[in-house]
Amino acid sequence: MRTIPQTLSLTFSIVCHKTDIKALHRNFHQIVATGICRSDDHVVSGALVMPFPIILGHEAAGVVESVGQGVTSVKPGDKVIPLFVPQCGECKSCLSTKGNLCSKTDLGSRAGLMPDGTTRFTCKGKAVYHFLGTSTFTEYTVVPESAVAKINPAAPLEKVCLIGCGFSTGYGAALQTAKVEPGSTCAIFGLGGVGLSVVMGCKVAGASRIIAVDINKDKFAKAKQLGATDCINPKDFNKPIHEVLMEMTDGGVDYSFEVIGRTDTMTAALACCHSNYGVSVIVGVPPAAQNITFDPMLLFTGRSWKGSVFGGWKSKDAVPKLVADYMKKTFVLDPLITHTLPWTKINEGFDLLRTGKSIRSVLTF
Ligand code: CND
Ligand code: ZN
Ligand code: ZN
Repeated sequence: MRTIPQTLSLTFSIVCHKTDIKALHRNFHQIVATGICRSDDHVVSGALVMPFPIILGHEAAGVVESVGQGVTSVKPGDKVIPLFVPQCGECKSCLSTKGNLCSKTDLGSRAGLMPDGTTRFTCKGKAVYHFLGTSTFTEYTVVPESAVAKINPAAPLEKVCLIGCGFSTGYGAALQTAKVEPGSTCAIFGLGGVGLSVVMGCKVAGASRIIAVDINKDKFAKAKQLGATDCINPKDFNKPIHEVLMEMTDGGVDYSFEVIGRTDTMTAALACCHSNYGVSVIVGVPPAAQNITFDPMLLFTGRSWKGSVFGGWKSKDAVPKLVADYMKKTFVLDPLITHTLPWTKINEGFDLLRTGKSIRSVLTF
C-alpha cells in the first residue's frame, strides 16, 4: 500500500501502474500543477457523492516517477496528463466509435478505487480513496496506465494542466458532443472555466451568435473576449430565461449547454432550444439525489438532450493532440487562469471559486 507523505515537499509526480501494487517512493523532483475545478468542490459540498476520506483533484499535469509491471506507454521522466475518463481500449465504449465514457471510469458504486478494486493511498494506516482515478491534490499519485497520456515534453505544465479537465470538457462539448456548425446560434449557461471553454469551442466551430448566460456579471468581460456575442444575466429579467433566449433568437437556439450543475438550468437550457432540431448538452455535474420533471413535449417536438463527460474526447488519443494544438497556438489557456497559487494555498483557491472571483486557480507544487 502506498503512504501519503505526511509533510508537504515541493514535488509532485505520477506513479503509473498496470498490475503492480507496491510503488517505490523515490524523490523525482519535477514542478507540476493542478487546477481547481467545480467538480472537486461538488464533492466537498455533497453534490457529487464520493467515499471519504478522499484525495480530490482531477485536472493536472505531472511527471512519471515510476511505473509498474507491464506498463509500456509511459516511462519515468515522461510529462503526462492524468485522465479522469480513462481509455482502456478494450471495453464496449472504447471499442465503439461513438462515445468516450470508458467503462473503467471511476464513477458509480465502486467509485474511489483503482480498477482492480484497491486503493493505493493510506494515511496513518487507514485507506484513503482515489477521486476519478486521478487524485491530483497530492505530491504523488497512482493512476492506471489507461488513465494517463504522455504529452509534448516542451509543454508548460502549469498551463496545460487545464487540458486535463476544464478546457477539454468545455471545448469538446461544443466540437465533439454538439458538433456545432458554422453560422449556428448557441447559448451557454455558466461561465466558469468549463463554460468559457464551451464559448471557445463554439467560436472555433464558426457559430455566428454565442449567448453567454450567468448570474455573475463579472464573468461577462472574459466571455466577450473569448467569443460571446451577447451576455445576459437572468436576474435582469422578470420572465424565465428560456423565454428571453427564445425571443432573442426568433424561436430558440440551435445548441445550448448547461455548464453549472443545476437541474433548473438544465431544464431551461433544453427549453431555450429551437423545436425540431435544437440540441441541449448537459455538461454540469447533476446534483446528487435530484430528479428533473420536465414537459416531454419539448423532446416530442424534436429537441435532443445529450450529456458530455470530458468533452466526448477519447482521452488517451485526444489529450496529446490537444496539447500539440495548444503548442501550435490553436487555442489559448491563459485567459482561463486567473490565479496561480502555491499548493499550500489550496483553501484560498477554493474560496476564490466559491465567491466567484476566479475562473481557474492553478496550484503549483
Ligand atoms: P464554476 O463554478 O467556475 O462556473 C459555474 C458558473 O455558473 C459560475 O460563473 C456561476 O456564477 C454560474 N452560475 C451559478 N448559478 C447560476 C445560475 N442559476 N444561472 C446562471 N449561471 C449560474 O464551475 P466550472 O466551470 O469549474 O464547472 C462547471 C460545471 O461543470 C460544474 O458542475 C462542474 O462540476 C462541471 C464539470 C463537468 C465535467 C464533465 O466532464 N462533464 C468536468 N468537470 C466539471
Ligand atoms: Zn472538472
Ligand atoms: Zn474502456
